[in-house]
Amino acid sequence: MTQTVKFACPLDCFDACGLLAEVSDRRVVSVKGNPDHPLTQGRICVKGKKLLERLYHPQRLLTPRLKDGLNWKTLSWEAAIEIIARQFESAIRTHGSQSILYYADSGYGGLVKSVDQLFFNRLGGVSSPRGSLCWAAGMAAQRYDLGDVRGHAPHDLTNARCILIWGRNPVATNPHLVPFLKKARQKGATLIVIDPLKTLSARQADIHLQPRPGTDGALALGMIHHLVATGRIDETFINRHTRGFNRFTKSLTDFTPEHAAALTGLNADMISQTAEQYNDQSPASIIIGMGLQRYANGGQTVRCIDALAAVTGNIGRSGGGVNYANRSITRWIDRSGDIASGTPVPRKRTFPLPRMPRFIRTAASPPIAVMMIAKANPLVQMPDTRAMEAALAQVPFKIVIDMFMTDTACAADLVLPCTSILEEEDLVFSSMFSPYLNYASQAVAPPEGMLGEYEFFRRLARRMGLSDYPDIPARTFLENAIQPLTREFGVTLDRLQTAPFKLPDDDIPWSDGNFVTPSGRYEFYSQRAMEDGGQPLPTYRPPLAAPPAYPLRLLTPHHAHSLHSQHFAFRYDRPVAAIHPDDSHRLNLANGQTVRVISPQGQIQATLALDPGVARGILKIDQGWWHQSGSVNRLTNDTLSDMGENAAYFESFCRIEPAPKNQGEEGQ
Ligand SMILES: Nc1nc2c(c(=O)[nH]1)N[C@H]1C(S)=C(S)[C@@H](COP(=O)(O)OP(=O)(O)OC[C@H]3O[C@@H](n4cnc5c(=O)[nH]c(N)nc54)[C@H](O)[C@@H]3O)O[C@H]1N2
Ligand SMILES: Nc1nc2c(c(=O)[nH]1)N[C@H]1C(S)=C(S)[C@@H](COP(=O)(O)OP(=O)(O)OC[C@H]3O[C@@H](n4cnc5c(=O)[nH]c(N)nc54)[C@H](O)[C@@H]3O)O[C@H]1N2
Ligand SMILES: [Mo]
Repeated sequence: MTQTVKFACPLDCFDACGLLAEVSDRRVVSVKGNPDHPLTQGRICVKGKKLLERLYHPQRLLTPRLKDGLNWKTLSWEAAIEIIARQFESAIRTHGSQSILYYADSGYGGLVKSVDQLFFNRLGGVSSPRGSLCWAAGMAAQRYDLGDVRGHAPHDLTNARCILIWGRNPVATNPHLVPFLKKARQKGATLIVIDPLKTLSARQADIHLQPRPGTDGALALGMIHHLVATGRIDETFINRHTRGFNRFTKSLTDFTPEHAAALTGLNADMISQTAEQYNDQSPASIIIGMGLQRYANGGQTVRCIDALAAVTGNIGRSGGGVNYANRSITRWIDRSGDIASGTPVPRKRTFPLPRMPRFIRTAASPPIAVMMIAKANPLVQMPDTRAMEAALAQVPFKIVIDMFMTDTACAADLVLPCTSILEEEDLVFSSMFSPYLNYASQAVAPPEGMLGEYEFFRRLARRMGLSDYPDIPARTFLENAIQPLTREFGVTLDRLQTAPFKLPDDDIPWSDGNFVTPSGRYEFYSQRAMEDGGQPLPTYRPPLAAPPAYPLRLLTPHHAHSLHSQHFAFRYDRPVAAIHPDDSHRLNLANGQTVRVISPQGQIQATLALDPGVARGILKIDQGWWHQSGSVNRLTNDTLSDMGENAAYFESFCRIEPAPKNQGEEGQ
C-alpha cells in the first residue's frame, strides 16, 4: 500500500518547498511538490527531486569510518562516540574547550539538527566562526538602516508597479519568486533586472541594466541624486520616519547621473530614466540578491540601495519594500533547548568564517586540537580552498559529519554518516524568502543502526557526562523550540502537520513606521555604523581593481541545478568558464576549448564557452564543482566585505590561457 507523507525541503535556498513523499513498503518511491503548500504550490526543482536519489544513493555513507593509513575502516557508532569523547576530553584537559573548533553551515535547514550548537555551548564554549560565506554584508547593512531584516510576503509583490531585481537570479536560485514576478507583470508592472550577466532572469525582464561589477552603490546614488534634483522624493515619509536625510543629500552633491555613469559604465540618461520609473511607477519593490554583496564594498552597496527605497517612501507600504531576507519567523524560534533552566551561553572564541584558514594557522592560545565539521563542505565552498587544505592538515584530529564522502570528508580522520530529512521529524523554514514554518514528517526509518545528529549529540553528551545537556526526545526539543509560537499563536506540531504557519500581520514590514534602530527611524545616518568603525552614511567605495596579471574578474554565482556542491557529487566533467566573445578573440581562444584559469591563489581547467551575455572583462564559472572537476574556490581569495565579515568572493581575479596539450589535470 502506498502512503503519502508531507515533508519539506531542507536545502539552503530561498524557497523551502512543501513536499510529498510516497512511501511503499517502508521505502520512499517518489518525491514531489505538495500542491497544498500556500507558497510553493506543488512546483519543485530538480534539486528537491534529488532528495530521493540522495536517500538511496549507492555511495551514501551508512557507517562511521576511521582513517587507517591511506584507507578507511568502518567502526560502530559506540566506538566512534568513544573516540570523539576522548578527543574532546583530551583537548579540554590539555588546552581548554576553545581548542575545539566546530564549524557547521547550512547544509541542512531543519531545526532538529541545530541541537549541535547547544551541545558545544554546554561543552564549555568552543572556537566557532562569526560572519558568513553567504549574506552577512547585506544583513549588517539593513540592520544599520532599518534595525532588522524583514521581507514582504511574496504575494504582496503582485501589488508593485515596478520591480527591481538587483543582483539576484531567481530563475536559478529562487524559482518560487518567478510566478509572482509574472503575475505582477501581467498586472502591468515593469520588471527591471540589474546584473552584469544576462542571466535567465535578466532575459525575462523589460529592462536589463548591466553595470560594472561592484558598482551598484554608485548606480543607486546616481539615481537618488536625480530624484532629489528633480523633486521626486517622498517628503512626508522622510520627515516622519527617517534620520539624517540632509546630511545624506549633502554628501551626494557631486553624485550626478553622469558621475554614476562614468563609474558604472551605464548611460547617464538610462540611470535617470530608471530612477524616474522606480519613483513614478509607485509602489515599487526592490529585491536584493546576495550576488551584489559578495564584494569588499558589499555592505555599502546595500545601504545605498536601501536609501533609494527610503527617499521615495517605498518602505512600509504594500507593493514596496527593499527585500533582502526575512528574519521574522526566526525570531520566534527558541533554540536554547531548555527554556526553563535558561542556562547562559558560555563565552566562545570566534573568528571571521571566510578567514578560517588564517585563524587555524595562527590560533595559539590555545591552538586548535580537534575540529568537527557538519552540514558544510569547506574544502569546496570556502574561498581559497588551498589555504583551507593547508590549515586542515595542521589540525591533529578532524571529524566530519555528512551523507557522502565529500572532498572535506576525505580530509577527515573520522567521518560520521547522517540522516536525510526523509528520515527525521523536523521543522523547516527559510529566513531568506519564504515566511512559512513547515512541518516535515518522518517518511521512513533511517537505515539500520544509523544515528541522526540529534541522537548522536545526545549520546555524546551522555557519554561525556554533560549534566546540563537536555536529555530529551527530539520531538520535545522541537516542541520547546516553538514554545514562543505556541504561547502567542497556539502553534503546535500537530497543527503544523495540517498546514504551514505564517505570522499574522507580517505581510508588509515597517508599515507601523516603527523602525528598530536606535532612533526608531530609518537611519540614513547611522551612529552605530560609525561606532563599528564604518561610515555613518551610505557611501560609494569602488570595488577592488584587477591586478595587471589577472585582468578578468571572476564571478562564481550559483548553479540552477545544484545547491552549492551537493549535486556536483561524483561528477567528473569540467566546469564551464563563460566569457564575452570579444575577450576570447583578443586571447585567440575558441568556444569549447579547454583552458587553464589562473589566479594568484591557484589554477583549474575549464571548458570555454563564449557568451555575449557576460559583460566584457568578466569570467563566469558557477560555484560548486568538486576537486576532481576543478573547484572555483581554488581561485578565489579571502577578502572580507566592509560589513558583517562576509566572504567577498566576487573580488577575485584571473587570467586564462589554452590548457597545455596531453597533460592531465594540474594544480588541482
Ligand atoms: N539553484 C540554486 N539555488 C540556490 C542556491 C544554489 O546553490 N543553487 N544557493 C542558495 C543560497 S545559499 C544563496 S545565498 C542564494 C544566492 O542566490 P542569488 O542571490 O541569486 O546569488 P548569486 O548566485 O550569488 O548571484 C546572483 C546574481 O548576482 C549577480 N551579480 C554579481 N555581481 C554583481 C554586481 O556587482 N551587481 C549586480 N547587480 N549583480 C551582481 C550575478 O551575476 C548573479 O546573476 O541562492 C540560494 N538558492
Ligand atoms: N565561489 C563561490 N563560493 C561560494 C559561493 C559563491 O557564490 N561563490 N556561495 C557561498 C554561499 S552563499 C554559501 S551559503 C556556501 C555554502 O557552503 P556549504 O554549506 O559548505 O555548501 P554545501 O555544498 O551545500 O555543503 C553542505 C554539505 O552538507 C551535507 N549535508 C546535507 N544534509 C546534511 C545533514 O543533515 N547533516 C550533515 N552533517 N550534513 C549534511 C551535504 O552533503 C554537503 O556536503 O558556499 C559559499 N561558497
Ligand atoms: Mo548562501
